[in-house]
Amino acid sequence: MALQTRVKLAKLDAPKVHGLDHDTLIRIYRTMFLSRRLDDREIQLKRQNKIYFQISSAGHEAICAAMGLFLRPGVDWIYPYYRDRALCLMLGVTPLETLLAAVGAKDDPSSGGRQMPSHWGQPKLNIVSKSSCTGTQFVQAVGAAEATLYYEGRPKALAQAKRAPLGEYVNHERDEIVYVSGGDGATSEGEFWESLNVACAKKLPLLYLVEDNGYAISVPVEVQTAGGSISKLVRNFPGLHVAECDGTDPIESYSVCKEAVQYCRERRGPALIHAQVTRPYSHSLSDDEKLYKSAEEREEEARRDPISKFALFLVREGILDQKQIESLEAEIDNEVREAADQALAAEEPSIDSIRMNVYSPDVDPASAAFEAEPQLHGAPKTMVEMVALTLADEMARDERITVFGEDVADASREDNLRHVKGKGGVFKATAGLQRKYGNDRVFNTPLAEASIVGRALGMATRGLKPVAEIQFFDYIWPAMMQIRDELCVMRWRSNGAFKAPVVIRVAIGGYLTGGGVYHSQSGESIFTHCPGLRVVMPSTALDVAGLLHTAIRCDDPVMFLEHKHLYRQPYNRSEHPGPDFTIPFGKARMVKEGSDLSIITYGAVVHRAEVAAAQLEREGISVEIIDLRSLSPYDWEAIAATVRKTHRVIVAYEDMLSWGYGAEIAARIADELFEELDAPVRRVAAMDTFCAYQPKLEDVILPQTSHITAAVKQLLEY
Ligand SMILES: Cc1ncc(C[n+]2csc(CCOP(=O)(O)OP(=O)(O)O)c2C)c(N)n1
Ligand SMILES: [Mg+2]
Repeated sequence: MALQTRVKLAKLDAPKVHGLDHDTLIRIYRTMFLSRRLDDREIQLKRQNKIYFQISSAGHEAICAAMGLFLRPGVDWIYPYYRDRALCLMLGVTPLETLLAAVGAKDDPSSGGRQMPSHWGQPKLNIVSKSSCTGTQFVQAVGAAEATLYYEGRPKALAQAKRAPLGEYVNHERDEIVYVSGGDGATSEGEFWESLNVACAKKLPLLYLVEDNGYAISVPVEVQTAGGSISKLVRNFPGLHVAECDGTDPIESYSVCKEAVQYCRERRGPALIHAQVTRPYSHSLSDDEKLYKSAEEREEEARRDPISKFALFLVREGILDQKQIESLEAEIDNEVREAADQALAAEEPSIDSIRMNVYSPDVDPASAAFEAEPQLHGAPKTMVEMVALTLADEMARDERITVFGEDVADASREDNLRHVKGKGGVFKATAGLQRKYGNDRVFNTPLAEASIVGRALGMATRGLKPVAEIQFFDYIWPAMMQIRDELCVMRWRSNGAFKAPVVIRVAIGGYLTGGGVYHSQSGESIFTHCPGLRVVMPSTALDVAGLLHTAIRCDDPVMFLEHKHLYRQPYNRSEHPGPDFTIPFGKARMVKEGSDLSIITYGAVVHRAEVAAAQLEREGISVEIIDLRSLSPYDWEAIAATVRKTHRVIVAYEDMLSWGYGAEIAARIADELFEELDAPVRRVAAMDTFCAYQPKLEDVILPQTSHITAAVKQLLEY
């Protein structure tokens, strides 16, 4: 029986409860208490070794329950923190669902037993899968809020997104907002500040909730945050609505949330609520707060406990009497017990399910569907010209595509476009795109790589197709967390409920004459090491076109590595192959057939191998060259075929000799094709050092034609 019907209605003091009616007050208490009881039950299950981890929302229930009253499930977009159990319950996540995550059940809707409990995620409620990383969510929420504005002006993009895989979860409403929360500790991450900068600059409908429980594990807030108050620090962000509240008081929280939500819905800009909460249960069950919190602090926290305080309030105000509270609590206890019994009996995920949802089950970029014949026409184009042309072709057919990064626009100040030629990228790879497609589709970002990738991920989560640029591979590292822990993992960790089909174009490589250590780096193996990500690296203009079309039409995240040294070479040009020319991933290109020895290579070393082969040809040595062009997946069949043909093989690559990409290929050949080999597998690669600015040093460090010819001759002596 619903408890509300049994309540004897008391006359409410309207200002005291900010206009909240009886039913809503009871609903808030019910949700808070349910959240706490679920935590308590999980703790018990953990102590009985029936679940494997527990992190509680205790102390955070009031602000979360209040916030949940204003967010609309399936309309607003939610990037919750792990302590947002009460919010998720308010939005429609059931007690059983939260416990299915705790036991790691197959039917856990957030991850199918892949993630720890309290890592929320439910596509039908627009609750975006969360990771364990503190802070990554902020820039992704920015991207989601950018999608809100984008869809407002681009209904065709919305329609296209709805037709794509997982399009059933794509939606947009005129006054929707995006919610993101984090702890006091999480606000120290750079992504928090990067996100605020963009949210304010673009006046995004983004609502931040900082749940400040005074500690980040054992680090107190005054050590975490200069001056000890995050809301004081952010007050000068232009257009940011900032409010502070006692987050253990649901009624005060209610009124503060109401105002902030309204501010965002009215498109006045972003808002940030700084809620003071408690954390009465240690950080997690792996932590013991007695090791660093004094007894007085803990007592003080206990006095501020939102559950006991609110129960007392309800009784004092005559909203519920003690018996009614007890019967409500008993009803919830029953509900939790039943849910726990059901969860404990739930089916576990099968062992073979592990490999599912690493990549898209809908679009296979290595399939024959991506085989196409080029319709060559026009004057030959360089590689960099082909990048711009391919992007233009794709943007014409797919309005979901946005292009952004540092300096990618023609000119951010649109008025200037009438008088200037336009920048279009430091290498001109995006030249003319803003002029052609508008500055909502092609735009410059602040100089902040983590947020470039994080924003792209937020947009992709909502069905857009971002093609982001990282200006130099050497500067990709601030985005590493977003790439490795978010982009690559999103589909897998949500068991296929969310995806992240972002294309990251990156200018890579050396041979620049004067590039030095920070404009010449390779390191592709760091990314081929990441499951979930596709990595390609074309060496000709034709392959740029084919592989970039495929990258954009693919449903997985793709790292598209563009070698700077190859951008304008005369030897790799191509006529335009037509707007629908695709090349499947994982298919190598036979550069040159030969019979004495094989060179497996890619990127800028392909041409060096060709020059070496031409020289060796004059000496009667016949070399076969394979350009992998797609590094993950890669064409093992082509590798195996050439090894079986020539029985001698060199893997030549620009990355460092040790732990480089070619080391893996060499190891696999030795492992699986040992019997075929007449000589050891040889690697020709860069020295294990840095690329020097002084060109003579660079020549020694990077693999050159002469290194290849020497290695070939040596191997032929076996
Ligand atoms: C990027 C990152 N660094 C470190 C951790 C380990 N860690 C998990 S929670 C946490 C503290 C977070 O504190 P806060 O944001 O205040 O949230 P609270 O747990 O107090 O609610 C840390 C250091 C992590 N998960 N992610
Ligand atoms: Mg904290």
